[in-house]
Amino acid sequence: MGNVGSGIGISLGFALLLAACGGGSGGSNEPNPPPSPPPDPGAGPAACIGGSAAGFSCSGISLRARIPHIELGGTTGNDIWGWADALSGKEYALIGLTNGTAFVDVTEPENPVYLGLLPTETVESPWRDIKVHADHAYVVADQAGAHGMQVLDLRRLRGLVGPETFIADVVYNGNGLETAHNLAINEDTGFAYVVGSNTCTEGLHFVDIRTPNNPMFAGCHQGFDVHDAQCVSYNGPDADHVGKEVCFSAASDVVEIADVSLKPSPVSIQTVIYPGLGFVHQGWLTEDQRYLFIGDEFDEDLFSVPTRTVVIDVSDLDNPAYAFTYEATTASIDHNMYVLGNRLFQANYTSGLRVLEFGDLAAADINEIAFFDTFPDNGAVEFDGAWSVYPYLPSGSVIVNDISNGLFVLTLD
Ligand SMILES: [Ca+2]
Ligand SMILES: [Ca+2]
Ligand SMILES: [Ca+2]
Repeated sequence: MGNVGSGIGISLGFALLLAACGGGSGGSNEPNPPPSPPPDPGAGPAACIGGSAAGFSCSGISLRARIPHIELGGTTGNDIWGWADALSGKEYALIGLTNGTAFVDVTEPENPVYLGLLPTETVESPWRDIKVHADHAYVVADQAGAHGMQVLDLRRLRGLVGPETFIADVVYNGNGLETAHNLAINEDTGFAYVVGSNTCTEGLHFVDIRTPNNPMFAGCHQGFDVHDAQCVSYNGPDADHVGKEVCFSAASDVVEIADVSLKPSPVSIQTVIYPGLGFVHQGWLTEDQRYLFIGDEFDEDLFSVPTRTVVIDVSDLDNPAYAFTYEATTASIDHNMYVLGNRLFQANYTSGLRVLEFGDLAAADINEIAFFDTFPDNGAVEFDGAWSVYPYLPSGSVIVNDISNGLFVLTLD
């Protein structure tokens, strides 16, 4: 994908040509211009050649650009999401920082443009989470006092050229919402699911965002401490539930499947666990809704296992079944993952972005096909490195937010 290599070849060739010309201008008495400072070796662009791109280990993934958080109005990163403006075709990265959310135009992957910062409503927090629905961004933060859920109309990014400090269009605090760990959005129905909050006993907190700038509290589903969730309009293989709105929740001690179609009266369908469960952190469905990938955030530390991806067979929502565990060759903790087609994009902390490709999961057919290690310091079992990845920009650019090393704009070769 793309022609990064040839682009760099041209740039390098051009630079060498310039140097050669400068050296050859012996007949002139004009002083040579001072040498320009060397480019930041980690900023890219750089093709992945011989297992390395601008000092980052890689395979099959090239660095288009990297921006340290200090250039985005912050210091330390967390979540990331994306927005593609259907009107202009432009693509944007929405970058979680301890002190707010930064917005970067990544339409030209090698020339990302920082557009501004939506500061935290309250205090800094290592946990921020961002989702998008109907051209609006929704932002929550954990252990951040009375933060609530910020709503920003992303159409405000249109035409911006320089960094701006944004104020949220709306701050939602329905049902007493203050602090929250995460949120999911079902863009098909226009409902947001805030999880791990000070409300709904840390379960699912429903918000009607069908009018994007007028969020309305719509109910709770309680019973589990939900850490993250994916909520979908169910169209999978289980005919008993087709047409319902279903949440698949990573609920700390279990995976919970719940029918949230009727907001005043949601019902738990079933729960499932798996061998070697430490902390059920996050998961994502295959596009056919037949399998659910789950990441466990504590198993590496508790059980001294390599990076693992748990696969649950959810073809019968009433009887979900543990299928198998994919073990990587890395040691790092896995953190957040998303499915696109037959690929699974994982942000695995100290081992960076990992891309797995899967075939028949009934035959445990899944393998790593590419990676980009955003955290060169080490690959240890620690909470640093790639926090999350967003693989859904229409151009194919993959954006990663590394806690320490900033925004990465990447492309698969
Ligand atoms: Ca794990
Ligand atoms: Ca069933
Ligand atoms: Ca690493």
